Amino acid sequence: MAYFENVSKIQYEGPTSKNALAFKFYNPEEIIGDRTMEEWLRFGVAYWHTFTYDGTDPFGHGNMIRPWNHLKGMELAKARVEAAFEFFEKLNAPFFCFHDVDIAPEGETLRETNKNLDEIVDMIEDYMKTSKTKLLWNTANMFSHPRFVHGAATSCNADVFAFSAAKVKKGLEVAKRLGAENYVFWGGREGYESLLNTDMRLEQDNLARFFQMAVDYAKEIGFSGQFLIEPKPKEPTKHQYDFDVATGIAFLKKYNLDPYFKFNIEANHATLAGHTFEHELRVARINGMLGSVDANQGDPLLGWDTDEFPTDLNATTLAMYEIIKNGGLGKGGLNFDAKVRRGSFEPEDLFRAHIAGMDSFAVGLKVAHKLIEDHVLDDFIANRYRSYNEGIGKEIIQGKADFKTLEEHVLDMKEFKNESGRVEELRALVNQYLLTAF
Ligand code: XUL
Ligand code: CO
Repeated sequence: MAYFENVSKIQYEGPTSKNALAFKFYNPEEIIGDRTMEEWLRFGVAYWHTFTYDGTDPFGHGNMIRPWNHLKGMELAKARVEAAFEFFEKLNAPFFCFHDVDIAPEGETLRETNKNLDEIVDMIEDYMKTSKTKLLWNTANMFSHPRFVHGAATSCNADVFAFSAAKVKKGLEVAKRLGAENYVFWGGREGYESLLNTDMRLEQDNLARFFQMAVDYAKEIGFSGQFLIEPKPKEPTKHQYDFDVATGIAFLKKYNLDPYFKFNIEANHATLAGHTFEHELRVARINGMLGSVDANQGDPLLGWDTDEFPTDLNATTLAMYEIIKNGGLGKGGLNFDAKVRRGSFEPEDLFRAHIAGMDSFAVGLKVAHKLIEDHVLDDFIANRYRSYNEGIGKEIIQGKADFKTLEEHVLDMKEFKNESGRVEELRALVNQYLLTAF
């Protein structure tokens, strides 16, 4: 049975195509530098936004028209798997991602939940035998159910800590079975509302204990996927422990966990933290910890996580710039942690939105690659810091300078010759590349 019967396989038709259900810029086989677009971009479909999200918002009921809406329980879960693999095939999506609760309904106990999960994972495993779509990552939802009201690994309730551990244990087993390339930890409710009732030190120590147990269990069962922390500030708790990449790095280093983790960087989380997407990617990259990306965008007018499909070409270009400089994402990919707007409620909008996102990142890839190939920013930056190539600058870099030699160098200096940073010119240059890359 076809769930999306009006949609056939999405093809690349080029920049002048007027077909809404075709790629204009994403041409999977096109070679960019040393690999194909498909190899660079490694797109993933987020199961939760695409197959379980019903359009509910704080003011209104679910309104998404979906071909599986009439079903319930395990029947619904199975229909979604069938629809998902049809969707992946038609979109030509190389990867997908899910939370445990996205794919199977929860039971009264963890034992019951795991039984449901096993049945659906069997089904997914069967589909994956013939599908080219692989699992980029899975994760455990440890934030929706009321038991997680005070957090999961940072809950004040040890039973909840134990429950969360058991959920991640199962998640790692599922990851191994389905050959997941990564396993993600987004903080969920790991944070706090008020210090008046919070033992911050204990909560953070417990979070580290939890991560260590996950590392140990992955080793024990031979799961070799990459562990990823997904930083996010502000929601759902006011103070999230994984606020941004820099905070995450400090946490991991304090507890000697840094060798086992990289980061899954989400564009909208970066902007909520008061950073740009490219800032978070750069911080992770220069620390050797850029793992994967949740490809979406926020709304500059709104202060929450709107999870929109990415269409801002300046942002995708600067993101791909970091990713190319990183040598690609390795085991990671670009997972569309993005949902269609409430007004885009037709099933076909799911395709249209993914096409918009994939084309936007294809443009970003092409433009960023050209910027790097032409050395435009690299040459500018190298020249900007040239004072460190000789004289006192070289001595600083080589560790040959100290406060006394530096004082001697400047004591009688009258003029400090600074040069313009030319930021407007560079922004216009990026625009020029954007407008001429195709
Ligand atoms: C929440 C978020 C999550 C994670 C996975 O803002 O981004 O969907 O990506 O738990
Ligand atoms: Co995310």
